[in-house]
Amino acid sequence: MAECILINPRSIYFSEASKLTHPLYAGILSLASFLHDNKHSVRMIDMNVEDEPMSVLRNYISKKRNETVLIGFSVMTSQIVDALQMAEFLKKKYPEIPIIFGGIHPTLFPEQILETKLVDFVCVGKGEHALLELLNSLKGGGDYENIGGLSFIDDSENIVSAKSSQVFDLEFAPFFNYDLFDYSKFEFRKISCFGCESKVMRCGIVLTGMGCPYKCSFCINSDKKRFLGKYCAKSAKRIVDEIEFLIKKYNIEYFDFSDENFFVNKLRIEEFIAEVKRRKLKFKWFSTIRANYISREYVNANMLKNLEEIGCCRLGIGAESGSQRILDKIKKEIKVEDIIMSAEMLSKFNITGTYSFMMGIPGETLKDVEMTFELIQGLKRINKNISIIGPQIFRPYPGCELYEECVDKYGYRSPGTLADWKKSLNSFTGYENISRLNWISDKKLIKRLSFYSEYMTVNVDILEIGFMKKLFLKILQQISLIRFKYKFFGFNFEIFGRFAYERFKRKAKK
Ligand code: B12
Ligand code: SF4
Repeated sequence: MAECILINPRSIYFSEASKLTHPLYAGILSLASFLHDNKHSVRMIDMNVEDEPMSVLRNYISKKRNETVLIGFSVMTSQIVDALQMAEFLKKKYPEIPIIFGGIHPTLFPEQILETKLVDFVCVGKGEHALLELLNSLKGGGDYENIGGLSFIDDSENIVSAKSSQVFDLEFAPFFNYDLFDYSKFEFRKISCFGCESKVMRCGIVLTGMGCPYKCSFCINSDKKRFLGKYCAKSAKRIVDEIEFLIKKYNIEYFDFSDENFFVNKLRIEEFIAEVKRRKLKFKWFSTIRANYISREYVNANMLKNLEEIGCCRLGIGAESGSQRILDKIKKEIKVEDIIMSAEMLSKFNITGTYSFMMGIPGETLKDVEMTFELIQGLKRINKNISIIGPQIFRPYPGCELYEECVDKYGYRSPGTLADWKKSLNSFTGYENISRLNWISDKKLIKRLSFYSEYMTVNVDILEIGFMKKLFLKILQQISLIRFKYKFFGFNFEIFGRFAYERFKRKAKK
């Protein structure tokens, strides 16, 4: 029985391979656990790990039609295409079941969503209380007009904006309940980081805090309205209680911390370390960390040793650029030296640093991009045990400060309707077609750099592929390295080769 069905739609990045790595999503897990704790029956479905999302939806809903009171979708911009397709199907086939959209995209564009007439409610910001109150009201036949956090179209066809909602206190949130979805689809994952290369482990996630006090201008935390609220966190004891509970109940060996900034409060980290040690809990874990935190003053060698001892095996670092000018421009509040220092310090521990980078940032010159690639090479020389993500092409997500610059200075306009968003999303940039990103002056070059950097940064050794494919990748990697060394990106026989191969594969499949 499920009165409420919560769906995490597929993203445009979906691939068969990503099914094996897609992490659990804390947003709907938090909503579902809260509803369950308040005596509602709820089911989550993550379409990123399903083979056929539409048939999963069709089968599930046809069996549960009579008991379903509400269907909710969690939507990032990259998930619009799938979310709209499913909402369209549901509205046609089951018009009597109300649909609610929540998550970052609907939070930023409630009107665009409601104008489609496919969605009855939009949740703006955090959704626990809004969803619970809406479900209570729909079940009791009551009115929902005064529920905080909800936007909807009223009887006179006017869009009613969301009123502020009740504060959700993370400290008293229920523990994540993995029984509310098909956990077997996430349970065993191959973890690749120092000391546990390609090891299959029983995986889970926890969320120890939400938000971040920094305001990097490409990130949603630079949003002046702070739609998702200010930084808030659970206490160290509360986190360890939940981890201990999940280990006991589901035998979890590895946790992803879904936080945006786990290391905000040093005292909380020290208490966390002490508590995990005191309870003798054994698990591996991953979290993100800011590059400048890894330093003599903050997360120093002693703390890194302690983190290693309590199972930390990978830290994700948003390095973004090798150019100080660009780091300052995007308000990252780190120095290039901090990034280098973090790689040096991590090299002394069994903790893999995963560094992510961007390019195609407004105001970025070719020299800045070159500095990013030089830094990537430099980091690899300092620390063999790091991995690199990107440089990915900067996407101007509305809500972020840098988006405003793209609008004001470069005349950029993001799509005006949800249907236009759906049309324009493109998996190469993960956003709109590069031709629309008019602050990038040499688009051809950025495309080529993106192609070669993919091969340059991939860790071929850990890939589970045949010998020939590995050999082929290694050759491409060497070619890419040479190209970066000599800054030669013309005569792109590899790019033509790859597209010809992909075309051939598609034809052969048909
Ligand atoms: C963890 C995370 C992920 C995870 C899981 C996401 C998922 N949906 O499966 C992974 C790693 C997969 C991911 C991927 C990406 N992410 Co991400 N991610 C985050 C992060 C850091 C935390 C999200 C989280 O778990 N928060 C904790 C939960 C409890 O909060 P929440 O998500 O806000 O959910 C609450 C409310 O939004 C609301 N709500 C959410 N859904 C619903 C649904 C209903 C029905 C209701 C009522 C309410 C509701 O209630 C929830 C509980 O309070 C956010 C940062 C942020 N500030 O949101 C970025 C963020 C969401 N990601 C972002 C981006 C850009 C990406 C990528 C495109 C990045 C990339 N280069 O690959 C990819 C997408 C590709 C993909 N494969 O999906 C952007 C989104 C911007 C946008 N407009 O879409 C964010 C905002 C970061 C940023 N740049 O500012 N991400
Ligand atoms: S430190 Fe990370 S989470 Fe915080 S504002 Fe910057 S990019 Fe966003």
